[in-house]
Amino acid sequence: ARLDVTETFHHISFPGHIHTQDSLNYALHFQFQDRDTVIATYPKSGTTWMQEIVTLVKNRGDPQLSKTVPNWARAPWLEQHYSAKLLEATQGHRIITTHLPYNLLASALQGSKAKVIYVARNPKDVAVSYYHFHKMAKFLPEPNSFDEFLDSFLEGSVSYGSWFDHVKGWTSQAGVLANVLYISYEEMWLDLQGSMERISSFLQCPLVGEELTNSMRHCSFSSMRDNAMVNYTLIPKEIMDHSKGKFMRKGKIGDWRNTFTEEQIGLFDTVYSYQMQDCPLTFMWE
Ligand code: PPS
Repeated sequence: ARLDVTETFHHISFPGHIHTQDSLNYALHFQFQDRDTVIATYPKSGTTWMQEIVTLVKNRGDPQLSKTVPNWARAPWLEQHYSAKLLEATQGHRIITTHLPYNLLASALQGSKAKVIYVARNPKDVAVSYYHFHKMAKFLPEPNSFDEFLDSFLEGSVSYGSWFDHVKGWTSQAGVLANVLYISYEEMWLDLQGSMERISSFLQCPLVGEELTNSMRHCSFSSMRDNAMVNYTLIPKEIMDHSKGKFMRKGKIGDWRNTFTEEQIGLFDTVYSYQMQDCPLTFMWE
């Protein structure tokens, strides 16, 4: 049985087992504090990786918290129903995650000095990763074939809405939001050390020596794959069926080549160039 009840909010569908109209409205009216760190991503773009990196940076490479507290408790998703209680109980620095598109958070973030980290990933890899995730996540609809899923992805009718709108919305805030860092999954993959240095200076917590090497070790794909606090193996099989795939699936860049047909590449590239012509940033994969 699947749990794919959807909650539709501002024309976007959200998994209904963790989102309610109240929890989504709570996010829209959230009072950000200047010392908050906000991780904003479209699903499958490196969210969990960034949650781990920020946790490690804030703990100067000490993995204690990363290894004992699940990611959703130390970096809760603002829009999910359990987060209000958690966030209100947190004293001091908070790490807040969100998959919401920028327009829904625009008024809450207006004038805020919270530090925002936006992570984007090559949308072809996002589509493949999201497709596999739909097979294991019982709270998402059965994806059927990749071809069918790709149509929904390109049309923006998947959960959390359109990848294009998400990326265009958040990147339109370069120079508008007081504190925002744009980084891609690809940059992190190709140069983890340089990325960690950028992220830690942005968070005003620059890492040195062992702090940096320890952080890098603990947020590597193999270390995270084996860490139950981030690999989602704690989630019961009624919600995530681990026999249908792994959350920490491959962790590669350019793996889409093993899935896309020539025809799908053609379709994707056509939609991409049309949709992205007014995007203010260019990405490494372009
Ligand atoms: S979610 O469901 O939105 O929170 O998913 P998200 O965490 O954004 O994305 C999951 C993909 O990120 C990969 N991942 C990593 N890649 C490299 N290094 C590290 N440390 C890492 N941690 C997670 C994960 O494997 C998913 O990508 P795919 O391509 O499916 O393997």
